[in-house]
Amino acid sequence: MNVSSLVPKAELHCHIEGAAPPSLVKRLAETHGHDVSEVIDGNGKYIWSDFTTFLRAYDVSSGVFKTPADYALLAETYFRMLAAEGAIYGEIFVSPDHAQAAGLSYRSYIEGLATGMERAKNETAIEGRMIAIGVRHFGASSVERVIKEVIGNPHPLVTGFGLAGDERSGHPANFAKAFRMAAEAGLGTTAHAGEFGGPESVTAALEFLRVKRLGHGVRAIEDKDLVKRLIEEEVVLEVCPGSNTALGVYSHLRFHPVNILRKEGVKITLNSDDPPFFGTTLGKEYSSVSETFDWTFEDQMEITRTALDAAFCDDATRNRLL
Ligand code: ES4
Ligand code: ZN
Repeated sequence: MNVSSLVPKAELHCHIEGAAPPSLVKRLAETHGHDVSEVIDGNGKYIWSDFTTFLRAYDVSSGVFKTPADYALLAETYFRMLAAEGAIYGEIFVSPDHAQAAGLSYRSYIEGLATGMERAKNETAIEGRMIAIGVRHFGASSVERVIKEVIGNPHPLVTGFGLAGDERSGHPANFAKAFRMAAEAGLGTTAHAGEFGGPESVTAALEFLRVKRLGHGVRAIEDKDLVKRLIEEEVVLEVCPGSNTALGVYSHLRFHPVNILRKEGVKITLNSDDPPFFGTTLGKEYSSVSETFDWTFEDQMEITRTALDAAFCDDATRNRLL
């Protein structure tokens, strides 16, 4: 038996629209009269070939979630799946820009998702929180609009703010103001960096966005001094190995730096990113990494503890789960 199935798991990095099973997207597409044949093939698989076409497929498939009930169903479906794999906690990235494109207000979007999270929690006891993200390639004013909306409409389950989208677009300095506003409002912060960008992208995110968590961050391995800094500052990496291999950042899991980073003393968590797009799940991330690098049950428990320590939740919830 694979011990990973016995490990209580926690996830910090998953884009909720990117967690939609293609079957659910197809069903809602029929309900709303959408055509998703451009992004879901005859075998029910998402169609994409690189990060740019992945983002496009994500945009199109997100468009089928049009009502609070659709988002409730999406969140309930995802959190139930996560709980079924042994997860006790999950944070989802939510994208007000995607909701707006589908014609939904920020409040309706969040309330819909929260309803689904509550339903899953009532059935499985899984805890969840939301991190509102700005999309980097939409520019600074769009990202500032998101943080203003989050601050103006506080919700107990929206506890973080993040930056996603194309890391190769725009400098972190452009987003410093949005991140300052988020921190002042008491939100946890995280930014995608060190996935398609190298160490300089990670350093810029740390300098300008003042984050203590990084989405991916793995390409910090290319600069020894930066790895030292991550260790000293106890920066937590939201590592998504399956996503990185699917998108060709590394050609095979055995060449992925997650094991070296962990051995050097960097704080590591495991995450699924956009699970059905990348043919993964949180459970598969724990098991494939553990098999590849011979991680024990206790090693995997440490991953979960690191995630709960860094989770954007209140201490009472954290202590109950730890
Ligand atoms: C992303 Cl905007 C967005 N959506 C889904 N996955 C992502 N990865 C990086 N940016
Ligand atoms: Zn991501």
